[in-house]
Amino acid sequence: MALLSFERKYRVRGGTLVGGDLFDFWVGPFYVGFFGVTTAFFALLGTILIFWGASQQGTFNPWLINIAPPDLSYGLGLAPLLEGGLWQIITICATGAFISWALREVEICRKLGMGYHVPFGFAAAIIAYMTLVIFRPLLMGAWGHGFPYGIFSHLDWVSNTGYAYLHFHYNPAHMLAVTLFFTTTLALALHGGLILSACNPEKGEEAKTPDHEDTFFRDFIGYSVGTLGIHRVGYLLAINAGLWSAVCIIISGPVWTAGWPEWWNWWLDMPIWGEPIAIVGGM
Ligand code: 07D
Ligand code: 07D
Ligand code: U10
Repeated sequence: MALLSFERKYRVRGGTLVGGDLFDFWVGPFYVGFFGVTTAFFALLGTILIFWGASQQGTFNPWLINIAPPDLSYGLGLAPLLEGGLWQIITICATGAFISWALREVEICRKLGMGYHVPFGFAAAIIAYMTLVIFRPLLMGAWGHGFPYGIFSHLDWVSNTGYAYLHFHYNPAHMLAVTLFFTTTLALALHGGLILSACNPEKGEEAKTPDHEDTFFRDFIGYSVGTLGIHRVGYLLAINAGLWSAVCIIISGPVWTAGWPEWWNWWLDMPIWGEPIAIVGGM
């Protein structure tokens, strides 16, 4: 069925989580729904506040706009608008907009009678974001531990936070997360490559079948995970990349306060080494 006639067929009422029929309509290509309205509200308010913050900061240069969290001395309290209060309201707006966006995805899935895999996947990114600006600051006792909203300033935060633990690459959960990100791109490249090689033939040639795809990997590495399987693999890799990222940062501070290289001392403390051998002088 052509895309537009399919859309006409499926664009019927029902499946909403909240609001019944009230916002159950489309604006152009976009489904609205209750959560479309809340997304629009939070996103608009948050963006306006960023622009207002920029005007107070005195620059509209997009790279230099910086909305910083409150000083650590404010702890978990509210701060005046221009001393971090703005960051606190924008954090509420961003969290509200991201969660609304995920719930709008859920409503669209319900309308189409599909699984909730896409919103579930997005939830992993939302959890990573909330870990950075809500859960970790809460555990460490100050909103000042959140990252600032600015293109370059948030990079400074990542670098400073990394060096605060001496060498962030030694964080074992960071290692896992990095490996998962790398593996995700490898899987996507293999999958994109394989599909194009089979389904986008030269002029005059026939498209190949999933049997060709299976056989390629069986000949190549002795095993094919299958045409549905590769999507499960990709999905799991990507979600775990986000979740292990959340783990690597939530343990930095709340669980481990020293440098990350020191964490590996457990290896030297293993019972398999016996007593340290004393070097006897004078031999
Ligand atoms: C391609 C989908 C489209 C999304 C885009 C992002 C904004 C911000 C806001 C001026 C893949 C739109 C950007 C709405 C404008 C203001 C105030 C997604 C695609 C194109 N980062 N980060 C970027 C965000 C964090 C890090 C780029 C957001 C953590 C590093 C962009 C968040 C840490 C580098 C950006 C967030 C971190 C970047 C490209 C939220 C650890 C880069 C992003 C809400 C995760 C790269 C100058 C991209 C860069 C980059 C946005 C959080 C690290 C500006 C919205 C605190 C090391 N980040 N980031 O393509 O070039 O994502 O930076 O959590 O090197 Mg970041
Ligand atoms: C948080 C984004 C959520 C986004 C949402 C949506 C909009 C809408 C609208 C476009 C999680 C936003 C949408 C705004 C836009 C339109 C229309 C994603 C988030 C909800 N690191 N490191 C990571 C690597 C080093 C450090 C993660 C590599 C150094 C710290 C990942 C290297 C030091 C933190 C990662 C490297 C250091 C991280 C990030 C290499 C610095 C974190 C991915 C090769 C000196 C962060 C949860 C992520 C983290 C994180 C990779 C190096 C420090 C695994 C590959 C050694 C402090 N690093 N890192 O989390 O875990 O995505 O955050 O050197 O906090 Mg690292
Ligand atoms: C995949 C796939 C597959 C496909 C695919 C894809 C994955 C095999 C079949 C999809 C993949 C692609 C297309 C490839 C490219 C994608 C990427 C690289 C990912 C990154 C994407 C982007 C960078 C694009 C991002 C763009 C976005 C998010 C669109 C921006 C949208 C908006 C600004 C509108 C948002 C809509 C909302 C909020 C809901 C509805 C709202 C409106 C229409 C606005 C009007 C509002 C109202 C009516 C509500 C009133 C508002 C109120 C009350 C607020 C008022 C507040 C005040 C303060 C005044 O596997 O298959 O192929 O294609």
